[in-house]
Amino acid sequence: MDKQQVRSELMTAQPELLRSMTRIRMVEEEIAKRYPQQQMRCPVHLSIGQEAAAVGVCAALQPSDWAFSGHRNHAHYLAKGGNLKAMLAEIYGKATGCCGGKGGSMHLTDQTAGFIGATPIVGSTVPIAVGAALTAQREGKGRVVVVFLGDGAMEAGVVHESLNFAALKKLPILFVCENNLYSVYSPLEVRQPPQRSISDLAAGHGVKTVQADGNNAQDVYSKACAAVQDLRLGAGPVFMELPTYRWLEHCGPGYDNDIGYRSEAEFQQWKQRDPLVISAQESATVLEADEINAIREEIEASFSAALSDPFPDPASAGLHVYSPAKDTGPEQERGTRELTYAEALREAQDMCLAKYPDSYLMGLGVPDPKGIFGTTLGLQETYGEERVFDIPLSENAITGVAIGSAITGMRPILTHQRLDFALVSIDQIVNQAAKWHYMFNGAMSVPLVIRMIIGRGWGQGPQHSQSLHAWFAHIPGLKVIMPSTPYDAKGMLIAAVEDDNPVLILEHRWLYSVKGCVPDEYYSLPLEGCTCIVEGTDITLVSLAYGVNECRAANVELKYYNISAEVIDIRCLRPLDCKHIIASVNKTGRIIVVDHAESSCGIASEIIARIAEGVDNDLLSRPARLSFPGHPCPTSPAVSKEYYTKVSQIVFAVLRHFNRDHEFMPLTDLDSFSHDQPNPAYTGPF
Ligand SMILES: Cc1ncc(C[n+]2csc(CCOP(=O)(O)OP(=O)(O)O)c2C)c(N)n1
Ligand SMILES: [Mg+2]
Repeated sequence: MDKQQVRSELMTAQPELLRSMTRIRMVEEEIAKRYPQQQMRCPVHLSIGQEAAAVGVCAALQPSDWAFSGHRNHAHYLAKGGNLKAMLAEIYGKATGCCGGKGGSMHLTDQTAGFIGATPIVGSTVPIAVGAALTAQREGKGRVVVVFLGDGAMEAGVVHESLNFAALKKLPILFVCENNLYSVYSPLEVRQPPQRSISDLAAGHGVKTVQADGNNAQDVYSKACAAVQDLRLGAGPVFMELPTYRWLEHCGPGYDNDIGYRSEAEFQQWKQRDPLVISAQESATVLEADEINAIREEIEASFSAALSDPFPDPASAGLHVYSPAKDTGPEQERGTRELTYAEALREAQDMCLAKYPDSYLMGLGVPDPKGIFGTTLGLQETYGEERVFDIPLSENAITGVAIGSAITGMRPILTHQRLDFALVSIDQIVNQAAKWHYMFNGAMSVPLVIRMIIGRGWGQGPQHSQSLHAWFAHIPGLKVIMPSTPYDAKGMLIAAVEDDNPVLILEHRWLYSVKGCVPDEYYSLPLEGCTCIVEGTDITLVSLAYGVNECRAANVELKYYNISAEVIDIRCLRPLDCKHIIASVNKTGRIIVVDHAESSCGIASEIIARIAEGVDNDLLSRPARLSFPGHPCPTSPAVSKEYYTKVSQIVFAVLRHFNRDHEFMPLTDLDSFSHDQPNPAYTGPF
């Protein structure tokens, strides 16, 4: 578009910019007026005074373009074409709200208008928008993505990680920073150094920056048009900084210039620069009375509808925690072909990448010479750098990217070399991945797989060995699986990729070299339910991941004592289905849960609680947990020796259940390797 075209587009657009801003102003004034009635039972962050940014940017977009926002999102939603009635109904908590009452003002969505979503963890939506831009780039249809953020969000690390990634991949995304000088009550000068502008921060990431007058819709619009045109041509991301000012309090309907954090004089100065007045002056247009009346009628009708609409059925509160599970079909014959656990994982990813063109695999070290313990070896060579790639050291943003691409149609697999590293992405996993389906009332699914490696040995110590499976299993919306055999590893990873929910797969690295029979075929296994590894009659041993192998070994030793143990692999921690465990305990009357973590608030506690609730008869002995001590894992082999549960400890604990601990005598030398190396062939560094 040349300058002449921009000018003529602007002339046509000007009345609409004014009309759209006026409508948004009138909606928010009405919200402010009615808010004290206490019927809108959610926080509201109004944009009065900031309308030009939303309207100017969104006027440059097509309905097929995607927009994202944060807590202060009404103007963005409406400017992008979001349904007013659905927004008001949402704020009133009604069933007809755009999120069925699950989201409220801070979580709006309108898929048909291309307003994908808004969430109020500051900065947190930005990487998700970047992920949507990755989808847009892959589609190759010229779609662009816009994400609105505030000056405060520019202080969040995840935003910088997102800018870096967008620049790296030249993604079609416009970052729109509405710099209203405040983050709640904190002025910019107490948060950012005066000599450095917000735009410079984006420029430092190699992102093109554009400045516009945030209170002048025409200026915003013409610059947004130029930026969007560049984005459609694949020129890479653009960052637009828009100085502006919110008139009302940070959250709520009132003015707050008298409470001491900003002055009446400053407010009046900005009020002089009312975006509506500026727009009317610039375009030399005024809205006719009948246009204003039409807007007023629409708003009144929308409020009336929202008020008279029904509240959601309380039973709906439990809906849309998960997207429906997929049918995994009949169990496959295991056959005779042997693969290691690592090879099984690799084969699963290979098959999924071949079967689903929308799937892709990323993570630190994915294409490196060692290929994540061999689990990703050769996949980049087969599927190319677009679908199998390394990532910047930005786990938090990259998790958001994965989420954003998942909600817009892709199937990402994200790997972490240690679970400990994934902890920097807890916000994205817990606040976003787990809740996106729920908080938008099922409007979108999150078909995302996150691989996390857990384990022990060779000095992995306090920050390279944790298994926090119970943490994740505590979160509704996540699925958490821990396969312990090559057969399960392949079938469950395939099922995880096929599943429309975020699935965390925790892989114990001591299992990687373990061999087992794995069918050649593509197959998937249910992401729910335990599996019985060894049948027995006297005691139930329940464990997960590498602990299952240790229970298996303990079971062999227990034969010397004529004790028949039933070994059950928990396999799926969320959803956790304990009916097989309960049935087993009904049979044996005894249970020990061997966990791979500290005991307090752990999965062993959960299982024992469910046993207490679910068994038919009194147990023959007290249920027990075998888990790690209540301190972090030390590094030195001399000290870590006592940290991990040993096979002999399991045997001893079983004997105690039968009051036969005095008979205990270690029969094998399995323990000599079990604390630091799974077998002598397994040597460091790793
Ligand atoms: C990660 C996080 N920290 C703190 C908050 C509380 N909070 C909500 S809005 C906000 C201010 C954000 O300021 P800015 O990004 O400039 O947006 P504005 O409110 O000015 O539109 C804060 C601190 C939050 N929602 N998320
Ligand atoms: Mg701000």
